[in-house]
Amino acid sequence: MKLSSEQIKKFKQVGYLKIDEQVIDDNHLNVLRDHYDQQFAKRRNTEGEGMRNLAIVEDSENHDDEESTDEMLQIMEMWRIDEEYKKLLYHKPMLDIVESLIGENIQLFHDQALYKPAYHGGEVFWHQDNAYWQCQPADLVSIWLALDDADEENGCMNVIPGSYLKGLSSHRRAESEKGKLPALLQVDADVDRSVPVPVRAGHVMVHHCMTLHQTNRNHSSRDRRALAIHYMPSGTKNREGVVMKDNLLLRGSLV
Ligand SMILES: O=C(O)CCC(=O)C(=O)O
Repeated sequence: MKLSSEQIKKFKQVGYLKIDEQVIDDNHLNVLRDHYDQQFAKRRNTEGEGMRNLAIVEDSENHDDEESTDEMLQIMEMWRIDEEYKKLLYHKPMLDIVESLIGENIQLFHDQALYKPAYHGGEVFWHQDNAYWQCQPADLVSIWLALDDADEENGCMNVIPGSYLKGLSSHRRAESEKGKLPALLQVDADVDRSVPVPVRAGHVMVHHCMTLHQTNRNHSSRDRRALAIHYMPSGTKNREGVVMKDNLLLRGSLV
């Protein structure tokens, strides 16, 4: 699924791209959903076992209103705990898309399952991924795979086209009307320029690590299960300036 020169040109202009073709077929999708649900079910109501709620507000853990807390559930590094997700890292159509954008030597930065449950899915605030990561050069791209149809009702991605060309903005700790959110960063964005990117189940969008993006709360009756895989060109340095040579090599060779 190599991208056409038109698609590459579009990505370079706006910093994201929705892929029209289905990347994961229905059978594969069902397997991924089952494994996803099992991994979240195992970790629900446990602490420190690899799942966290990004929508948790500072000091809210013991509050009476915990029931009403939104959930933006995250499991980092699904590939380490689930063979199906490890296999997915080598899924040819996805690596072809990535290769079209960052070249043939591709390493995994990390992956993460991002689950907004129906009725109380939490928000992810405007940010650029590289504000969290601080990788250099900032040439990483992410594939965002929808396991459920994702639209404006259940929290699809919203992006600011072209924002990746403007450099890194200064982020602060995210804050909602309920208080500060220790797990999330936030930046001011020109929301009038925001574009929703609905993605059907089994489809993907890809975005640059400097693209401003955000997802809304999910108060619909439909779950929004998604997986983000973050890829880097081999030779990328971490925030300490060290080349990440130990990260999984997914295609090509280490440079
Ligand atoms: O899935 C979400 O709600 C947020 C996704 C995101 O911020 C990302 O993939 O970088």
